[in-house]
Amino acid sequence: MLENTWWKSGIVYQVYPRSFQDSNGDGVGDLPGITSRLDYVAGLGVNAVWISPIFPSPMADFGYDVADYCGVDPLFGSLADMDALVARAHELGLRVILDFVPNHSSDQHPWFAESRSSRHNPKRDWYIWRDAKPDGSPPNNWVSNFGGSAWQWDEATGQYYYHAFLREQPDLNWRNPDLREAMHDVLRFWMDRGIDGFRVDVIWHLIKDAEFRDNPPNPGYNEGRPEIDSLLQVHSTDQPEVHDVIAGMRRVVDDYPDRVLIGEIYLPVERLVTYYGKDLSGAHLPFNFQLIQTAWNAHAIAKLVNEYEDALPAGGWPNWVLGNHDQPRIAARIGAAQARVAAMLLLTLRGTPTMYYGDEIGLARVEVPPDRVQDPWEKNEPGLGFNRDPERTPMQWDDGAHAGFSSHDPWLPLAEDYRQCNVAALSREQGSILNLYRRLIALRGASHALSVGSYVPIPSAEPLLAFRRVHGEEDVMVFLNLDAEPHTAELRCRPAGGRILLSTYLDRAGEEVGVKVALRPNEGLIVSATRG
Ligand code: TEU
Repeated sequence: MLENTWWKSGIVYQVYPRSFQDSNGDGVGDLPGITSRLDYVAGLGVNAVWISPIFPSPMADFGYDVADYCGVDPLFGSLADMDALVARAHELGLRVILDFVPNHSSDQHPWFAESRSSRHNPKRDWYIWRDAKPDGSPPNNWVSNFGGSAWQWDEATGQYYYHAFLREQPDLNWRNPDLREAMHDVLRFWMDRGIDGFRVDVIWHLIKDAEFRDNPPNPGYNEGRPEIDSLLQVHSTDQPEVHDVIAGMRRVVDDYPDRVLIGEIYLPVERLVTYYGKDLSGAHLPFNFQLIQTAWNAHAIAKLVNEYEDALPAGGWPNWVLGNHDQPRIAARIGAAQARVAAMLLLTLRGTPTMYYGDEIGLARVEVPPDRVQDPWEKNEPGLGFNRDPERTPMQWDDGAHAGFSSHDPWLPLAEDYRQCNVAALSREQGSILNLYRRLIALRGASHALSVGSYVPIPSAEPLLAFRRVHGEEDVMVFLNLDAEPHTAELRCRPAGGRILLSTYLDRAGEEVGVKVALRPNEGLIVSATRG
């Protein structure tokens, strides 16, 4: 049965490799470190681990600037370490998803060295080179996502090259068939080594307007926002031809059994769902970041879930993301109490959940002093509040030195309260968020309704969010109180009550509820509905 495909019924767990586990005492996480922690990951009950880039890289953007798509940076280990990681993961029943960064390479990639060596080099066209305007200025007004012009002048060959991110990350030209073929070989290289799928970085960026027209100004822009928001990205991203490119990648992935293609896409719902592709020929899972981007209130969330459910193409499988290495941590955004409600939401909605390492121990914003800032975006556009370091800090394993992450001072600081907020301590604490995550994952895994059932909203008023998940005879209700006061939900139609399976407080299991469901402050409940 299709619904049993692992990437539909399973849960993805994202690891930021610099910050999961250091095995060689340099203060930066690595592959042997991850491998040594796979028992923990499998023990959570998740089904796949997605590892952010581990490829050779000058680390201008911490690995999102790739200098060799088919290798491992010595900082993280070796290809043999990767093979060992995959072997151990598979033993534990975990799939391994790699980050694929095809929109741009590092400026240190040999392809770029060739491309910039002369206008006549066969790889010139693998990147995006344009003449200056007659006055010498850049070809158009496009802005880099990290601030400043997206065009970099190259003195030697007298042209500009385009970079949507850092100037050390020149964009590749996906209109070039040889580049496409080379990239397909990269996918094959990793799948031949047992990799189970890819999370494709900025997939909606891959094709740019053929005429490189100026982007229009964003009328809603105000100071204090990053410069990239001053323009609407009408011509630089989300071009119709991108779907051909993605379908090409998908065909390569489909040549191997049981692999998954995930796309990173920051677009509104109606644009996002086009990335399933014509007749589902696109990404299996276009990442859905709506929960990250929507205000944390019941009305807004209910509305977005309905809109998303309605917008999905026939057969398109939904997915939900609560955090990643680019976004403030969920506990930082909505507080510790609501982070537990958010966990219940993520793990009860219809669609593949992606968890971000550390969220399960309630990691919040870790303060990073100015002299320890690492994020190149923060360095380019300081002080706007978009530093990504606070969500990239080391995993906290125990109350020992450096939280068990490393024997050395880590590359980013630990949370001040790491002696309380760590895996060992929270495992022992009955009602901890970590144990809540474990219970939620176990419940979801044991329930067809929760993992693959249909989604049925239950009418409810602010600040309550309620819905059912139904599969055959199994009928499960979810009630979430998004407020710090108690509230009572009322069931106006069937089912007229049921039995509590799980509270975010980890008590009340087995309690019967009727048409009135009383919720404590910041409480979420999963209730098995009484049929009839
Ligand atoms: O992020 C893409 C992206 O759009 C980010 O710029 C995001 O919008 C921003 O960080 C905050 O919302 C991907 C990677 O996830 C990110 O880490 C890389 O820096 C970027 O691509 C370039 O590869």
